[in-house]
Amino acid sequence: MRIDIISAVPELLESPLNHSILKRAKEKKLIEIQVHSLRDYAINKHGQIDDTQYGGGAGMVLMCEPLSKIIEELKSQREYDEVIYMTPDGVQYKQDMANNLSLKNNLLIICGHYKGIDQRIRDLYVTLEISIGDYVLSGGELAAAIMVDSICRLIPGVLNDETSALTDSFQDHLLAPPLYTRPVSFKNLKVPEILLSGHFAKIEEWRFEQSLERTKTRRPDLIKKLPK
Ligand code: 6GU
Repeated sequence: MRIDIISAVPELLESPLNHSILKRAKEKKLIEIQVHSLRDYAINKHGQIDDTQYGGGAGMVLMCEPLSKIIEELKSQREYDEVIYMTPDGVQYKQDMANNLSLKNNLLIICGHYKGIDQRIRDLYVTLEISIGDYVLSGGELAAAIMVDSICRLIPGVLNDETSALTDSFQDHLLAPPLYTRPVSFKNLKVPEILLSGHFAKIEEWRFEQSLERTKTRRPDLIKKLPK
């Protein structure tokens, strides 16, 4: 999979996309992520990419020309499955969307900054508008990093143990069960006996019950989505 990300503050994406699992996925050539600085497409030598909004009001708006120029340049190089704009007024991001997007070949992600981007860019180019939750961030970069992480870990080979993405919270509309590792006893708290038993079927049953219990108490809204 190839992901292109357009950002006015590419520095914000550097660390999250270049460590740990995503770093290894890049090295293994399972994913390719290119971050493009909108500043390189500024309208003048002062590096201008934003302006005040028509009609008045606080906050700067990312202008049409720089965005249009880089989007068209990128689109001339490859066919994008989706052109995604990260915005608090988009559809709320969920695991199902991560699953879907992980099957695509080419994604283009536009990060807004300041107040947002000119509506005409959304009208002309954007195929999907995504929000990561009901709160406002200073820009789309951190949201994009979250989305890219959630997508890439689903691509076969990215995680060492491929089944581990399938047992994530939300993959079956249930939260994940509790986890334990060594030592068996810590500050007088013991690892549940069943996990030491070696009875794989019984362990799976216990984990499912724990998942169900956690979901009931913490996220009763998810229980309604369970297949009957
Ligand atoms: Cl995608 N962008 C911004 N700026 N704020 C957000 C968001 C995105 N999702 C939730 N809040």
